[in-house]
Amino acid sequence: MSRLRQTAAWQALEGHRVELDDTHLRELFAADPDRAKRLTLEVAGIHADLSKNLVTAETLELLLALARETGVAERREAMFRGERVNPTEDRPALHTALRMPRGESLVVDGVDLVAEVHEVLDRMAGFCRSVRSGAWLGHSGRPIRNVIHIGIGGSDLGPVMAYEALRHRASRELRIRFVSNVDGTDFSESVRDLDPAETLVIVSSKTFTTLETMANAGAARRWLLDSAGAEEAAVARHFVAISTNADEVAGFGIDTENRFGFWDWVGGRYSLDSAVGLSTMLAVGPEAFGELLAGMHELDLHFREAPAERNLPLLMGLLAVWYGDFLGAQTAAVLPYEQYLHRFPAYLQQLSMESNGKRVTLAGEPVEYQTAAILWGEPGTNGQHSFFQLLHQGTQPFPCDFIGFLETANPVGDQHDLLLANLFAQTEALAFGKTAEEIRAEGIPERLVAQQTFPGNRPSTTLLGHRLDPRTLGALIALYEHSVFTQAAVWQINPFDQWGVELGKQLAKRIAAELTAEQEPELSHDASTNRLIALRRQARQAGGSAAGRSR
Ligand code: G6Q
Repeated sequence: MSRLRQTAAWQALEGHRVELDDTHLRELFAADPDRAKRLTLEVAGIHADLSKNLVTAETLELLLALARETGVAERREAMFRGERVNPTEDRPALHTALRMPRGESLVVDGVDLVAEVHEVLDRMAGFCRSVRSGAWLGHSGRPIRNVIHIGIGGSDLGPVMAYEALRHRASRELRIRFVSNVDGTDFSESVRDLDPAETLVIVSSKTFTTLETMANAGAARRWLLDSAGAEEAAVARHFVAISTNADEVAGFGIDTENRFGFWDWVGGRYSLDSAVGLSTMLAVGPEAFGELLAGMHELDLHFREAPAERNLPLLMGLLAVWYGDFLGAQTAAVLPYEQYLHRFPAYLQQLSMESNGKRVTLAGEPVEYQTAAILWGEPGTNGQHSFFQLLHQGTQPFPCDFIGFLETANPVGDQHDLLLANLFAQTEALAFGKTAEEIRAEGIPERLVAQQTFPGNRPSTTLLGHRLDPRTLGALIALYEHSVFTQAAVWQINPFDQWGVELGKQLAKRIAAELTAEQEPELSHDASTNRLIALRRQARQAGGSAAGRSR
């Protein structure tokens, strides 16, 4: 048995779960008229209602005791101070330094990181002003109207999510597109209606060696150079890079003046607030980008300073531990009732599952408890007409986060009230359900009573902002970052590495060589993989001869 399960707090929670087994949210609300008020926090403009979670005051006390016993606060301080909290890669995780205000300082190994961060932010702002104003000209003297952001994983998901979320604040003069997949369709469809002479390509890659990104960057380079009048020198007017790898950037032919750097202490999935956010800044402008950073910083201060029992990311992280490890939930849903947040669940999937999808502790011992839940979600109300059936009547309860805003950027008739009515109704239906007696009282025939009964007691958290502005978006992102951190700290795992993505990459490299080899390769994979490779080789050869025939 691993040490975590032997802690007094863990064992107390095990016992408490059994005591709580028959308690329904209906009873908890009936017994405490102040429950909603008591379990609601106002943090950085977010009204966070935790009252529809399957917890009592005692549950929260025990979870907070677990946080104390596992040293969450100490690990949090170590992260903020810049200690090497990512031991397998031997580096700090200092995304919180990326949003510290100008003039503050954080000295790590003798270097003031905040000064360096603002030096890059200032260069980004200068560049964005030049492109947005039309002063930056392409090789043929035309201003930029299109931006292609090329990157993948952490160098893509944050920028896409933020661009989509803040579209209502974005310049409609600039068309911004994102290319991530190595599938050539992604690149081809993104550029088919664009003129290279008016297009800026941002190559976003921390390492500048990632297969997908370098393949797409190469395709973009060829696309530019194949266009009329473009010579090698055009690359400097149409390509900028976001990377820590200055040598590779120069090798690609991108002017070093046009490289926006960041640091190895910024993890990919925590990098939107670094130079990786350049496309977001181009879209919404430097001031709005500054508001995004300010919202993140406000949440950072809250996480670091608020008392544990009113600390929202800490409580959300502990609730995730409660559901996964004590109530058996293997999954968690995030359901934004805000169309602009339609990529937020995908962004959170990486944040949560790449950070905490781990099976060994920091010490390398196997964990004997569940770590990250499978996270997923879609915007409301669409999900209500598909998978919500399972939320209400499936066999496995799991927690859902509902995210909404009191005001909308696009008032259309009374549709915003209809949207919010649905959000509120879903949390009510999940929590309280509808009993067989209530169904019978409606005169429903006996044979349908069981079908139409809703058990309720299904947990949810409601996060309500005033409106989806850059500041609130920043606060929401940092809220989930710190919730994920809290979970990792309890589970004693490293949320900042991702070794689990390596094996597939290595095998793909080997198989790519086998797929394209001129000579029939000697295949030594398993029988299934060998057959798949053979099928693609046949298709390639047939395609080659078909192409030959049609010439
Ligand atoms: C994120 C991961 C991963 C990474 C991509 C892209 O935390 O490390 O998603 O962001 O593999 O890497 P590059 O930025 O180096 O191209």
